[in-house]
Amino acid sequence: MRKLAISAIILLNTACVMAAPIMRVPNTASSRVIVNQLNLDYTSRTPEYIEFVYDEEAKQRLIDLGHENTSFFKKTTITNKNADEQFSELMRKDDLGIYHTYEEIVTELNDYASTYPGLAKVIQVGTTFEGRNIIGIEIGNQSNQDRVPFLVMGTHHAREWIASEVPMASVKDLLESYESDAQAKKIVDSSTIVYVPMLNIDGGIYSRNGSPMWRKNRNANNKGGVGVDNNRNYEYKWGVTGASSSPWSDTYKGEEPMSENENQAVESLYQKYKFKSSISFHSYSELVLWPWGYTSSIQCKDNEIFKKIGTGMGEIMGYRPMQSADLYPAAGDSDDYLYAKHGVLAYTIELGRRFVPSESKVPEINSKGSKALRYFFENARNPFEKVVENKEYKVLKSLEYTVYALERAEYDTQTLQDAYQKLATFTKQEIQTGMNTLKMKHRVKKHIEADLSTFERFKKHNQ
Ligand code: 0X9
Ligand code: ZN
Repeated sequence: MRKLAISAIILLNTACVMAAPIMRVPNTASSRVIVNQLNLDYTSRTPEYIEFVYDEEAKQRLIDLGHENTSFFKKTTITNKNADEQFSELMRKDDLGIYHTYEEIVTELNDYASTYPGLAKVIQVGTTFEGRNIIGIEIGNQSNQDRVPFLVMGTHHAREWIASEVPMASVKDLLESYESDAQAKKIVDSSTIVYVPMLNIDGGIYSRNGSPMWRKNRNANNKGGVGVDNNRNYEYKWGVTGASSSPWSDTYKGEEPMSENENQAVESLYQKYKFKSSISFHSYSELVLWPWGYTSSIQCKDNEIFKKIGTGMGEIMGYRPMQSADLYPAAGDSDDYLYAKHGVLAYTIELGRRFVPSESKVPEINSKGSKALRYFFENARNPFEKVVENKEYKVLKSLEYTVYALERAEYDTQTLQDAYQKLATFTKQEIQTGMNTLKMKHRVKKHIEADLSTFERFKKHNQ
């Protein structure tokens, strides 16, 4: 697409980091421990394998910790001789080829708004650290009052270029087929869909302009380290797992929850639109993910609803649907936040098999992504309508709260006491059934049972 100036320095810069390969290792308990120990920049995880960037730093850490000759290292294979190759092919083109530059996104969204005045409206969502407008587009027939609000986001992570393409393709799909296609018309007439194709614009531009493997935003106010991982900065169980306190880390959670402009922008969008359902696009691994992301000790109380619609989208895309913490637990992501704080049916879709799939693969990913989104807009309109707040559901809620409280018990005993107080209002049988429904891990189950009987004994003693 359009011309983008790449300076000689930037090219030189790119050349310096060119040599790092991407390595793949089987996803076993022991390799997970080693990957975490080494603090490797993993680029993808599936239940079968983990891929990580094997740069000089990683190589050194592997040697320092004595893993050089272990079976871990022997089982690694190189999947991509050069992690940057996927980008450099495109960066040699003036305009990133089929991929959108930020300027192209802005131009295209403005063009849609002027071509489809009653159906599309450009919105300013917030301002980035480097002072750019976070741009979005609202799609929906403005003459209909009663519309269901959805949120579609792309590019929390700078290097995941394909994550902006599917939202852009879906906007095009719905607007251009509005007149000729009954399904598109129905969706646009009855929905308000807010698309933010590139949430992390500063990082997105930085990656596209010469530091392709950049992941975070470009916040430079962090003790010399640059960038916060926007998908670790949301305020729900912030920082408890799978996130770093070091400003130099790729998964840096930020100074405090919601400290980042991009995360605040999502919150203010929620306050304005009160979304029912949302999707955040990332890459890569071909997965459809949902809460909980912070813990794999339990499924969420609405797991069956997430699973049904997640599986539907997975079938269209040919992707595997699963709870995100079963892949790896990480706190502070957008799904946990939108679901826990605002009751949104919130998914993450990991697109493709590379951060930047080759140009020939993009049209198919876009078309499947647009189809999956149509399915989503039709099926996730009022996701919790059939939920009845009966005793069975209440016990699930209470168990969820207990697990939440348990994981912060170290510094907040009041919340835990509160949780047990509530849980103790249910019978042993109700609690057992609830634990089974949530597929609670054995260890946590035993912990709660033991705590609960201590709590009840304590209560009796004080009566
Ligand atoms: O780690 C992330 O933020 C996402 N993966 S990515 O490779 N695109 O960085 C996955 C988030 C899913 N959520 C959790 N596992 N909690
Ligand atoms: Zn990502």
